[in-house]
This record gives sequence, C-alpha cells and structure tokens, in this order.
Amino acid sequence: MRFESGRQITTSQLRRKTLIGVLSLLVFFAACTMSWIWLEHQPKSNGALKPLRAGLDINEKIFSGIFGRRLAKAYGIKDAAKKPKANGKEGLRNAADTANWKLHVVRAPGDTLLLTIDDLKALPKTEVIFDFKCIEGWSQVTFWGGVRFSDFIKKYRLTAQSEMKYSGLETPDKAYYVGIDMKSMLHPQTILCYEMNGNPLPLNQGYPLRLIIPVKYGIKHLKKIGTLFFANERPKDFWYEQGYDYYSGL
Ligand SMILES: Nc1nc2c(c(=O)[nH]1)N[C@H]1C(S)=C(S)[C@@H](COP(=O)(O)O)O[C@H]1N2
Ligand SMILES: [Mo]
Repeated sequence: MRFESGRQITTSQLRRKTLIGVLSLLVFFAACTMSWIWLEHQPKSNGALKPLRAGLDINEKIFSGIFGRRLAKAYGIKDAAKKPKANGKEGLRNAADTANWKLHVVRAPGDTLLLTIDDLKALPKTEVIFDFKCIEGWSQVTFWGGVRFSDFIKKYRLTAQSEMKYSGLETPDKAYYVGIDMKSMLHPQTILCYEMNGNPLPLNQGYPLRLIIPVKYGIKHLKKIGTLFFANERPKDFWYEQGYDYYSGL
C-alpha cells in the first residue's frame, strides 16, 4: 500500500492499526456507558442529580460575574404585546388575600413593615420594555411599570438589609416562592411592578404587585408579592426544588 508521503506500510501493520482503532472506540463507548450508569446512580441535590447540580452552580459563578451588570435589549412601546399571555397560577387563587393585600417587608425577625400599593405608587415610576423569556421556550415583548427595587431600598432605608446576599419573595398564601441574588435585585431594570401596558396588573399577572427582573427567566418574576425578606443563605425556591437552576440568569 502506498501513501502520498511515499511511506509504505505492510498489510500486517494496517491490520494492527485497524485493531487499535476499533479497540479505542470500544473503550470509549464503554467509558461513556459507565459514566452514564454512574451519573444515574448519583444522589439528588434539590431535584437535580448531584454532579449536574454542581455544574449549574459553577455556571452561576461564571455568568453572574460576566453578565451581572448588562442591560436588557431595548424595545419601544409599540413592540409590546397588547394582550400578553399569562402563565403560571401558583399562589394566585385566593381572592381574600387580594382584597386585604399589603406588602410585608421583613426588615428583621419580628420587625415587619406593611405597605399599600399607594405607598409604592408615591415613589418615582420606572418603565421597562423587554423580551420576557419563559424557560419552557416561549418569549414575548412586554411593557411594565413600577418602582425600581434599588429606589425602594433607598426610600425605606433598607440599605443594611440589601447588603445581605439574597432576597426572598413569597405569594400571600406561600404557594409560590423565589430566592434571588441581591446583585440581580439591585439591577437598574428590576422593579416592584404594579402596571402592565399603563394599567393596573390583571389578576392573573399578579395584581396588585409582582416582580419584573429582566436579567432572569420568567420563573423568577414572582406574581402577587405578599412578603419580601432578606437573607445570607439561599431562600427556598419553587422551581429550584423541581431541579431547575437556582440562578436562572439570562
Ligand atoms: N405567583 C406566581 N408567579 C409566577 C408563576 C406562578 O406560577 N405563580 N409562574 C412564573 C412563570 S414560570 C412565568 S413564565 C411567569 C409568567 O408571567 P406572565 O403570566 O405575566 O406571562 O410568571 C412567573 N411567576
Ligand atoms: Mo415560565
């Protein structure tokens, strides 16, 4: 047999090379299969297999560093959906807690501030138009209004609390809950939102108050905020418990 280089190899050399090639492939497939079996037998950590959960946690470290301060792509009001689709009803069913709604801000254990929607409307309004992305794969450009979380922190003198690592949010009935890193909460486009398309929020979109946080996937935009608190440990999180990424950044 002759190659372009002019070097010759014999039939027995060729056989040996073929055999090595086939054996390497077999070893490779065996390794893949064994890794897969190993992975399947790993314990779970918050709904995800432990090694995969470790991967998600490393992603969080990298992405929070690189993308933490970026602004979401800008859109105009005319780009926004007139009737945005509503998705996810956990924690929205109880009508009584809508009628008696107050925002509970836990400043410290046993020290809770109660606010009405008018208290929040008295603060400067910030409008956000962005491409809202659900982890299920759909997205829509939507238009929201409310008070920037960082403005709210300053006005209510919660600076010390905002130096903690996380904020936790819960619906009044505690059926839906999220935990969010403070850096994302203090992002200039994160708002405590009381308006959609210039009108009060519809009931199924979190009336009277929801979170809009464009640096995160939809799962973190908690509708109908009942309680807001601060913590140095990760607050519990509804979808994290089902195996999703805690950070869920975009
Ligand atoms: N209280 C509450 N908030 C929620 C949910 C939910 O089930 N309950 N679902 C989340 C998910 S998965 C998405 S994609 C968005 C959808 O927001 P929208 O209904 O305004 O489209 O709300 C988020 N906030
Ligand atoms: Mo979602």
